[in-house]
Amino acid sequence: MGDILKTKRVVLFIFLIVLVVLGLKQTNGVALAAGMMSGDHSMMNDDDDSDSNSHSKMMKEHNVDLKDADVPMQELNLPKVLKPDKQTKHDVYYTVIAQKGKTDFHDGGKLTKTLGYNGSYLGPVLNLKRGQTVHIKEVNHLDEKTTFHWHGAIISGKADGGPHEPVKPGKTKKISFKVRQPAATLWFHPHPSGTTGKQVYKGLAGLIYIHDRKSKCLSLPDNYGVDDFPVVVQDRTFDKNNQLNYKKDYNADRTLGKNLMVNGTLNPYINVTTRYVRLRLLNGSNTRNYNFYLNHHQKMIKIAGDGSFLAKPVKIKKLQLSPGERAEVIVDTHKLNVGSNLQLKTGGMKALTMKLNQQRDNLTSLPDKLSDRKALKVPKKNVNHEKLVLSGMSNMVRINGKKYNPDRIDIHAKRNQQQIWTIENKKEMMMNMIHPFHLHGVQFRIISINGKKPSKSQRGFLDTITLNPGDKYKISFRFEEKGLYMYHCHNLEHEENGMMGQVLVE
Ligand SMILES: [Cu+2]
Repeated sequence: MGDILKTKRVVLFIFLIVLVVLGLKQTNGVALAAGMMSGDHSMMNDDDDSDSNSHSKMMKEHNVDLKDADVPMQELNLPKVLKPDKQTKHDVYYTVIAQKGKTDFHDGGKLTKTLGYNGSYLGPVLNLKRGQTVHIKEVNHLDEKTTFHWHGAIISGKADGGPHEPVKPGKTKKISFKVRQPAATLWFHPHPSGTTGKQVYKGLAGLIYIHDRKSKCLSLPDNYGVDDFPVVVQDRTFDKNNQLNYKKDYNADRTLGKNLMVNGTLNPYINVTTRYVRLRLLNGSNTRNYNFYLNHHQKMIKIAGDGSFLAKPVKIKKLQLSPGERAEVIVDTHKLNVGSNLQLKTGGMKALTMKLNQQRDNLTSLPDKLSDRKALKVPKKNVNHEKLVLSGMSNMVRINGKKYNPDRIDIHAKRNQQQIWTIENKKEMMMNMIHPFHLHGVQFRIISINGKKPSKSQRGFLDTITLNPGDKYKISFRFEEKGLYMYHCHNLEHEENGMMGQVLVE
C-alpha cells in the first residue's frame, strides 16, 4: 500500500516538473510585460490607453531568435502596382496569378525557391476604388491547390476564398465584388486547408489599397514609393543553401524566422525626401507579434487600423501588430537632422531604416480629422449574441472546446442582423498564448476590451484583434453579404491545427 502511494507521488511529482518546464518554454513567446504607453499632450490626439486596458500593455517580443541579416543595407523593394486588364467607368478587371519562382534575397547569393503573385515573391498592390465592381481572375500556376482570400474585404462567402473555395493546379476561378467599404489597406493571401502556413511562408501575400472620395481629399502623403510606402513585415529563416524550409522551421505554436524582412528585402532602407512619410504596415508573419517603435524617441502618428481611418490622428510610441493586422502611421521627420537615419524597430531589432536625405515639405500639416464616423452606438434589440472562447496551444487549440470541422456550421447568422460577439482568450494554467482573432467578410468595431472602452487608436473598423491571455473583447458588426465565412486564429499554425470555426450567413 505504502509503495503504491510512493509511486503515485513520484509520478505526480514528475508530471508537475514536466508542466513547469513546458510552461517556462511557453512564456518565451507569450509573457506579458507591463510597459505602459504614455504620451505628451499636444494638439494631436494622444492615445488614452489606461492601465487596466490590457491592449495597451506591451507584449514581450519573441526576440530571442531574431538576428540581423548578414547582408549590407538594400533599398526597400516596392511591390508593383498591378495594372488592370480592363477598366470601364464602374468596373475594373484584374488577373492575379499564384506562381512559383526564384528570388535573390542576398544580393547575388544563391537564389531561393519562393512563391508569389504575378512575380516570384509576395504580390503586387491592387488599387481599388469604393463603389467600383472588381472582377478578379484567380489563376493557380502552382503544383498544388490554393485559394485566394481577400483579407478584410466585405465580400460574399463565395468570393472570399476560404478553404471551401480551392483552385486546383492549372485552374482559374473568376470572382466579382462591389467595393462597399471605406479607404483602407487590406491584403490577400492563400487559405487552403492544410497548406496556408506553408504557402504564406514561401511568399504568397499581397496588398490591396482601397481609395474613396474622402481619402482623395485628405491631406495625407499618397505618392506611392515617394512618401507613401508599403511595409510588409515578415520573419524568415534562410538555411545554408539560402532556402526557406517550412518543414524545418515549422512549430505548432511558433513558426518563427531568424531574420526580419520588409517587402521581401533583408536589411532594407528607404530614402526619405519629404517631411511626412506614410508607412502602411502589415504583419505578414505566420506567428511573430511585433511591437514597433522609432529610435531617436520619435513618435508615430497612427491614422488607420485594419479597415478604416481613425477619427483623428493619434500619437503613439509603440505599435503592436499581430499576424494579419495592419496599421497606417505617419512619421514626421522635421525635427531630425538631414543625413541621419531613423529606424523602425521591434524588440531591439531594426525592421526598416529611413535615410533622411532632405526635408522638403510635402504637406503643410496633417488633417485634424480623418473621418466623420460617429461614436459606436450598440443597439439592444434584434441582436444576435455569440460567445467564442479561444483556448489551448499547439495541437490542443480549440474554439469553444472544438476543433475546426469543415462539415460543421458553428454559427448561423442572418444578413444585416446586428451581431455582438464576445471573444475570450481563456487563461489556463500552462497553456497561455496570444491569439490574433480574425473574422472573414466583415469589418467590425470594438465595444469593449475587458469591460473598458477601446483606446482612441482602436476605434476604427477592424478585422483582426490581438487577444492576450485572459482578454475578453466585445465586437459589433453586421454581415452585409451572404455565404460561409471562417473565423480563426491568425497564428497560421494554430489555424491549421483547428483553431477555426464557420459561420453561415443566410
Ligand atoms: Cu492562436
